[in-house]
Amino acid sequence: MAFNYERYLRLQKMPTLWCWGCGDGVILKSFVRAIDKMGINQDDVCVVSGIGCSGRFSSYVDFNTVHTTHGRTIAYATGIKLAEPSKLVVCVAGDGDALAIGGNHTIHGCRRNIDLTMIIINNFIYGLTNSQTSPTTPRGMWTVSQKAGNIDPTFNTCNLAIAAGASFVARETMIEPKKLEKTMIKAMQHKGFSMLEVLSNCHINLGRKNKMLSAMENLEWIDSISMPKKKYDALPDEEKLNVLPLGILKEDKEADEYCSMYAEIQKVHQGERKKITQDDFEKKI
Ligand SMILES: Cc1ncc(C[n+]2csc(CCOP(=O)(O)OP(=O)(O)O)c2C)c(N)n1
Repeated sequence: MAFNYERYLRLQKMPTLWCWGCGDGVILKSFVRAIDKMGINQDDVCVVSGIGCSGRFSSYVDFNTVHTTHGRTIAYATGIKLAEPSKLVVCVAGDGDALAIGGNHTIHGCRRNIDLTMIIINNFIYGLTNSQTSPTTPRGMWTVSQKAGNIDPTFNTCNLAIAAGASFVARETMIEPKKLEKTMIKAMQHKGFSMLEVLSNCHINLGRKNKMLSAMENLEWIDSISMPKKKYDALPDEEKLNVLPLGILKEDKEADEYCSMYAEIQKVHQGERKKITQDDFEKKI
C-alpha cells in the first residue's frame, strides 16, 4: 500500500513554495516516513525551523511546529526540550541558517549535548535570498555576492560538529531517500545532540550559474563529491580533500546528556542533593 503522506502534511499549505525538483521535498518526505516508522505520536514531535527555503519545512508538516528567526532554531529548541523533555524535538535549518548567522548557536548546541536532532539541509548556497555565498559554498563557484568566484574557504559541517562535541554526527544526500530515512531514524533515536547534514540541490540558485542547469546535473555533482564512509576511509589522504564521506561519522552513546544533567540541578534546588561536582562527570573534561 502506498505510504499515506497526507496524514502528516498540512494540506491547506500545499502546493509548497519550493521550486520544482528541489531536494527539500525529498527530505521532508523522508522525515515523515522516518517518524511513521518510529511510531511516535504526531503530538509528541516538535519541528523547529529557521528562515530560508529550508525554513518552510515546519509550515508543511503536521506536528507541533515553530518557524523561528534566522539562525536561532537551537535556542528555541533548547527551551522546548528543557520544558518538555519527553518530546522529540527536531531542528531543520539551511547551511546559511545553521552555519553562518546561527553558527555560534550550532556549535554550542553540539557542545552542550542536549537531546535534539538538527537536520542541516546543505544546498551550498543561500537559496531563498537568491544565491549569496554560504559557509559551505565551494571555492570558485559563482554567487551573487562573489560574482568573480567564491574565494572563502568552506566549512566541513560534520567535522565542525564533531570538533564541537556533538555525540552523533552523520551525513547523507537526498539522492538516496531510503538511506536518508534510516539515518534520520538513528539520529532521532540517539540520546544527545545529533547532527545530520543532508546534501541537497539548489539547481535554480546555485546550479544555473555553475554549469548545473537541471536538478539532475546538480545531483550528479553532489554524487561526484560524496561517497560512503567505508570507501572514503580507504582513500589515500590526498584524495580525501575534496570528498565528503556519507553515513554515520560519530556515535557516542556514553556522553552526558544535558536534560539528564539539568534534572540533577532540579534536585539540588529541591534539596534532594547537595550540589553537582566534577566527580559526577567522572572528570571527562
Ligand atoms: C536576521 C536576518 N538576516 C537575514 C535575513 C535574510 N535571509 C533570509 S533567508 C537567508 C539565507 C537562507 O539560506 P540558507 O539558510 O542556506 O537556506 P536555504 O534558503 O538555502 O534553504 C537570509 C540571509 C533574515 N531573514 N533575517
